[in-house]
Amino acid sequence: MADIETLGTDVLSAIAAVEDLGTLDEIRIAELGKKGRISGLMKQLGGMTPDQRQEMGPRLNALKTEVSKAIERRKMALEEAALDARLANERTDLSLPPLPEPVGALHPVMQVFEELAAIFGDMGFSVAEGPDIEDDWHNFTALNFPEGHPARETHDTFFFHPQLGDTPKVLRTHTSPVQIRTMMAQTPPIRIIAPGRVYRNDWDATHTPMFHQIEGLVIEKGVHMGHLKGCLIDFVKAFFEIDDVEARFRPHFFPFTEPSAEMDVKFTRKGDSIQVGSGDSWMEILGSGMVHPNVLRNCGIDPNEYQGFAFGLGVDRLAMLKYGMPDLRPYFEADAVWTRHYGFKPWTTPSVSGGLSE
Ligand code: 2NM
Repeated sequence: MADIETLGTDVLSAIAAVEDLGTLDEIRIAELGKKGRISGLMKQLGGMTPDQRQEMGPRLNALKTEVSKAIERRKMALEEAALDARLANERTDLSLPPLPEPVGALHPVMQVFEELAAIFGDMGFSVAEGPDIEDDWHNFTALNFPEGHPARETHDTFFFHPQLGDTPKVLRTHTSPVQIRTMMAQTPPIRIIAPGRVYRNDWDATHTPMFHQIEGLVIEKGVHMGHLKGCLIDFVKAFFEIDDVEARFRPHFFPFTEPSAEMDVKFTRKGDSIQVGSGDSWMEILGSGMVHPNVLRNCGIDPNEYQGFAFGLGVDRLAMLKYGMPDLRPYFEADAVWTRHYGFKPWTTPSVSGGLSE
């Protein structure tokens, strides 16, 4: 009993030297457990004289308290050190990409759709959509194609088998029926673009039976050809990311617009690719015109009150031009090598201010 001090010093230095929680717990059990050394000494108090008990009781209690506290402190210190070590080990680099290797790519046509939506969105247009399967009225009649008019034949229309007593449904040959539906459903002012798939029975080196179009429509009071020209020149500059473009509007014919014009831009051939903006040759890039009064009337809009302009362009060719893809055929072959080569990162969003393409 005289060596309580020695015992205390030994136990405390053993606790201070412990480097892991397991050994620390072994010490706790060996000293303070039911059969532990300090517990054993406490048990001996019962057989002592009152005088001895009075002397030894407080000393043993103080030892027990001191050892318990030392174990608790050491435990906390070891736990903290273990946590620090874990934090140092498990540091996460948040700048790493979410996947080691991007597994998919955005098709160039979809990238161009996104770019077009960004450009026209900036000019106040919203995106409108409609069905791929249309009726004759929305695809032709409402657009001022007279019944039996040869213009209907130039569209190489895919017809469905007619339902009994009904005119046959068609795969839309252009996205204009979306404009018709919008004009019938909304009151002007209207500013929409209609991107989507269109279908024509034509398949050769430069045509596929399904292709992509975007058309635009503006209906407002007092709109004229000057607005059309300004809008489309701004569009070409934004799309090709150039400061200036030499453009001309050449008279044309469409049943749904009067007057109608095709827009040409100057370009330069640079090796295999084409630089749009200036140069010595003209290239046609889109069709446009003032919406025909008959079309407005067909949609319940008074042409004396409202005027409008419209335009349409082929998105597949536009993507070929901007991204230097020489051949249209791989577009629809789902060839992963081609898509990886020409494809775009699916998680970037084109914007006019932040950049359309990388
Ligand atoms: C084009 C060219 C010119 C056009 C016209 C209309 C509507 F519905 F307003 F009459 N939508 N799209 C249009 C005009 C389309 O594509 C070459």
